[in-house]
Amino acid sequence: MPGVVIVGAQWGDEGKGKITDWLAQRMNLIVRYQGGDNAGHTVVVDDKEYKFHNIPSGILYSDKKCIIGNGAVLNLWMLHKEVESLRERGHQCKNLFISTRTHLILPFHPIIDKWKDQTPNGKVIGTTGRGIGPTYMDKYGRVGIRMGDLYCSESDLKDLLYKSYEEKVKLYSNFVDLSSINVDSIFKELLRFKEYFADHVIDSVYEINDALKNGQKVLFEGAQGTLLDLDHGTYPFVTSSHPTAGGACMGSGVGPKFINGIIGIAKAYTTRVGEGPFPTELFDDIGERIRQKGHEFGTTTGRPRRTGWLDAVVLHYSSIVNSLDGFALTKLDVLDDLDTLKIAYAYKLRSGKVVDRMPSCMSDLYNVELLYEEMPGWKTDTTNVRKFEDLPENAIKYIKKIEELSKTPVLFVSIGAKRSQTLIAD
Ligand code: 2SA
Ligand code: MG
Repeated sequence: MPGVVIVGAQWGDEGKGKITDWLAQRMNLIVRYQGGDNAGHTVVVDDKEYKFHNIPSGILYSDKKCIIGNGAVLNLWMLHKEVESLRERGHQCKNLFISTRTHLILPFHPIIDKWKDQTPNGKVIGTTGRGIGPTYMDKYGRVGIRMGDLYCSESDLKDLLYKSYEEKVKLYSNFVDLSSINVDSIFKELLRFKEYFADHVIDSVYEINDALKNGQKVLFEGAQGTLLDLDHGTYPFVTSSHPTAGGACMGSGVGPKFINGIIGIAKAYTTRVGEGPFPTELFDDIGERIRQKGHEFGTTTGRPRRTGWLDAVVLHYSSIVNSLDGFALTKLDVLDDLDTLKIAYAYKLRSGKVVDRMPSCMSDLYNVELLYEEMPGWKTDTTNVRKFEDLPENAIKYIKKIEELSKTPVLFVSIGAKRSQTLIAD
């Protein structure tokens, strides 16, 4: 399978980092195709925990090229910190590459992001405050600055930077204090990063396509999740990029012909961080138990994540939007102690109509009544299971029910953060 895409099948934090790291063993290249340092991908190797924000989750294999693709947005200040901290831990990151076409998050973007997310007359999205939306606005507004601009003409770069800043002052100075921004010093820092990352910047479109043509295997690593996709998610409570499988092509410069496998990462329950509708959300003790046992706190912001039952309407929708081959079901072990489990399979709308499709109207989605399948729990520790067939009977029934309701096979099951805690489903 030359091109495999990993997508989040829910609202992010499904465990994509772990599965990417695990699948990366069999791959040659790993490409992050959208998002920026709003992402928080956790990988555990030999009891050591790593949290990646900009860097692809395959970085720990020094022989695999890891590319930040053109569809991603990049904060060089944060990337520099991430690389330095990995170097302190013995990982040189010589295998890290950045596309010349990746758009840069500049210090004024997070300021604008935080302000936009607090406007009294606007919608509070609950963004990560990392400047993701404003950077994509610049990209789509055709005023963005790209990584490759650092290596073209210095005077053009300076001009671009000043123009971008001056535009922000014109647009926002009545609302946002941009006086802390020193454009000269940003320019100098960009020149410093130009030196620092000089050996890492490539025309990734050629690199990735050449690799695929030569029979190498490429893993496209999505961040966030399908329901946070700008087009297909719970708009406007979404991120500003395309975490869905289609985004992998656009965000890396590869045609769909090369994509041979698409795996949706789904948590065995549901979480969401930030605002927006979440039909199966739990506000009770079970929700809190899941939060604590699953360590459901934002990897980037530390925010407590909202928790809820698994939603098969979401999973089926995700399966269609991404043409999934199947799911990797993660964090099954978090449910080990529960007496009863529920899976939502349909929504009853305010009108009384019952649907098993994802409504596009948010006021519908905020007001749905849930139709649930209820199942007994397995009340057994699954973290030491090493073969799918050794899972407790009720856990296997739970997985089969997910397959039935989402009309999609479960290919892998994860019962812990370690590489060894990954089972191939029958
Ligand atoms: P943004 O910052 O513009 O992308 O925010 C828009 C919405 O997208 C959500 N979002 C996320 N949801 C889950 N996980 C994310 N990454 C971090 C993590 C989040 C954190 O791994 O835990 O630490 O808080 C992520 N990134 C963006 C966000 O909550 C908004 O709903
Ligand atoms: Mg995360």
